[in-house]
Amino acid sequence: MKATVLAHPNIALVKYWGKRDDALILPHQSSLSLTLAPLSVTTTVEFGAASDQVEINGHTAKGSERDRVLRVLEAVRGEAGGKLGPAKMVSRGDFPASAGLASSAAGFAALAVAAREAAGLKADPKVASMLARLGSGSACRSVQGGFCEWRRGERADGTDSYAVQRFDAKHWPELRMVVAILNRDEKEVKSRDGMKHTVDTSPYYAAWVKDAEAEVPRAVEILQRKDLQALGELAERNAWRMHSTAFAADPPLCYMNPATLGLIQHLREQRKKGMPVWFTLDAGPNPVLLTDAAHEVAAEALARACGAVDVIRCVPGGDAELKGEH
Ligand code: 2P0
Repeated sequence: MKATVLAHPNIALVKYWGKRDDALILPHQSSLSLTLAPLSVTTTVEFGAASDQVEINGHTAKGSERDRVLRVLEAVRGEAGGKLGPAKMVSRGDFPASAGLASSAAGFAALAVAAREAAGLKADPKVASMLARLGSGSACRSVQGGFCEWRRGERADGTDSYAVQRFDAKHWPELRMVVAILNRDEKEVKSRDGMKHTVDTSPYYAAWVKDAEAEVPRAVEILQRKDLQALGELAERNAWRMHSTAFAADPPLCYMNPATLGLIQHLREQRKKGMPVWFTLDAGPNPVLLTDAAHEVAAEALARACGAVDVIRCVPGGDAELKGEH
C-alpha cells in the first residue's frame, strides 16, 4: 500500500508548446526530450490515510498544486477498481527551484509510478506516462529515461497521447546538458498560461505546430547516428521557433532577457572557434547548453563568463525507479 519512486526531470529538444485539450492535457504537436540526471524528485505514496494529504518539499500543498496531485491519485483509484481510500503523498526534489527546470515533470512522473505501485497495479510505462500527463504535460516524458517522444495522439479521450522511449540513457553517454542559471527569479508567466495565450493569439501558431511535428522524426534520425552538430542545430532552431510563436502573441510574450541573448551570441562566437556547443531554452531566461563530455568544463566556464550565477552539469538519466515498497 506504500511505494517510493525516484524520477528525473527532462529537457525538450523538440518542445511542447500548446494544448488542443486543456482538461486532458493533450498537445497540438509531438515533442522529444532527454531525461536529466543527477537531478531528481523522490515521491512516496501510501494508501490507507484518514484523508488525502499532499506534501511537497516540506510544505502542505494547496489550491491547484494539490488539485493536480489529487487528480492523478483519483485516476489510480479508478484504475484499481475504486477499492482504495485516501492517500498520503510526500514528495521532495533534490534540485533548487532556481534551476529553472520544472520539478513538476519529475514530480508527476514519480507520483504516477509510485501511486500505481502502491495500488498494487502491474508496472506499465505507457499507462504511467498517460497518468503523469494529467498532472503536467511534460511529465509524461519523465517516466522513462534516455530520449523520449511524446506522441500527440489523435483520439479525443487521450488514450493514444503518451511518451515512448526512443533510446535509453546508455545510447549516448557522452552527451552533456549544462544548465546556465542567469536569473533565479520566478518567471512572470507560467508555461501553462503562456502556451494557452500563444495558442489563442499568435498568428504563427499553426506554422509552429506543423514545423515541430516534422522535426521529431528528424531528431530521432539524428539521435540514431549521434550527430552532435545536427542535434545542436535542430534544438536551437526549435527553441527559436517556439519563442518566435510566443513573441508573436498579443500582447507579446518574451521569456528571454538581455543576459540570455548575450550568452547565445557568445556561443556563436565560440562555435566559430571550433567549440561544439549549442543551446536550448524553455519558457524562462536560463539556457541549457548542449555539448559533449570533453567540453562540459569549457561550457560551464563559458556560462559563468556570461553571468551565470549557478551552473548544473547533467548527463542522460534513467527510468523512474522504485526505491522502496512496503
Ligand atoms: C517542454 N515546456 O516541452 C516545454 C518547453 C516549457 C517549454 O513542457 O500545462 O509544465 O503542466 O502541461 O508541462 C512546460 O510545460 O505544462 C513545458 P502543463 P508543462 O518541456
